[in-house]
Amino acid sequence: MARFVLSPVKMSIIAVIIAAVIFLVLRIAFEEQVSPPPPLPDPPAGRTAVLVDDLEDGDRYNEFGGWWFTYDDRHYGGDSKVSPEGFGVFKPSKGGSSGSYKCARITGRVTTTHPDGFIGMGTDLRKPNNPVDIREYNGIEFWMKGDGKTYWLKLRSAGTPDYDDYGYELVAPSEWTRIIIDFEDLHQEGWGKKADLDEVLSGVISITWQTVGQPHESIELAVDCIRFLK
Ligand SMILES: [Ca+2]
Ligand SMILES: [Ca+2]
Repeated sequence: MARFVLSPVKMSIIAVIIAAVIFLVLRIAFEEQVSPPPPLPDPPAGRTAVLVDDLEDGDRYNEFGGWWFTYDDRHYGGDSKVSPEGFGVFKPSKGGSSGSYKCARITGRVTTTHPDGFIGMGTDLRKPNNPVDIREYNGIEFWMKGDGKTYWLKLRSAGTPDYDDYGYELVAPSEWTRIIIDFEDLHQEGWGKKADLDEVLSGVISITWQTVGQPHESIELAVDCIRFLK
C-alpha cells in the first residue's frame, strides 16, 4: 500500500492556506452586524429629509453617487496629516449616531508649517468637480461627535472658485449630537470674493468638514446621517 507523505514545503503551504481561510472567516464574522441598524430618526418637525448618507452600507459612496474623501495641507506645502488619508480609499468607521453601526470619522494633527494648516473630510455630491443644484433644499442636518474643537462645515461650490466657501463654524460635541443648519445661516469666511448664496447652492460640489485654527496636536471628528432638509 502506497503511503501518502507530505514534504515540509507542502505542509507549510497547506498551513498558510488554512491560516488564511481562518483569518478570512473570522474577518467576515466580526464585520457582520448582529442586526440591521435602527431606522433613521424622524426629520425635524414640519420638514422633509433627503438622505445624503448614513454610512451603513459600508462603502465610500453617498446616496447621491459621489465619493467620500479626506484631505490635508500636504499638497499645499504643509505637513498636517489626516487619517485615513486620501481620495478613493475612504472606509466608514465603526460606531454611529442614533444606535447605528457606522459613521465617517477622521483623526490626525494640524501643524503650523502651512500658514493656514488644515485637515478635513468631505463627500462629493456627484463625480469629483461635478456641481449639483441643491436649491430645492433649504438646510442640512447631520450628527456630529468629536474632540470639542471648532470645525467648519462647508459647501464647496462652483460659485466660490476662490475657495472662500459658504459654511458654518461649530464645536464638535463629545457625544453624538444632532446639528441642523439652515442654508440662510451659512456665510463665507470673508477673505475671498463675495458670492451670491443662491448661485452657490445652484452648483454645490461637495460637503466638507474642516479644522479651524492651528496647531492641533490631535484631531478627532465623526459625522453621520447627513441629510438635506426641505
Ligand atoms: Ca454609502
Ligand atoms: Ca450611521
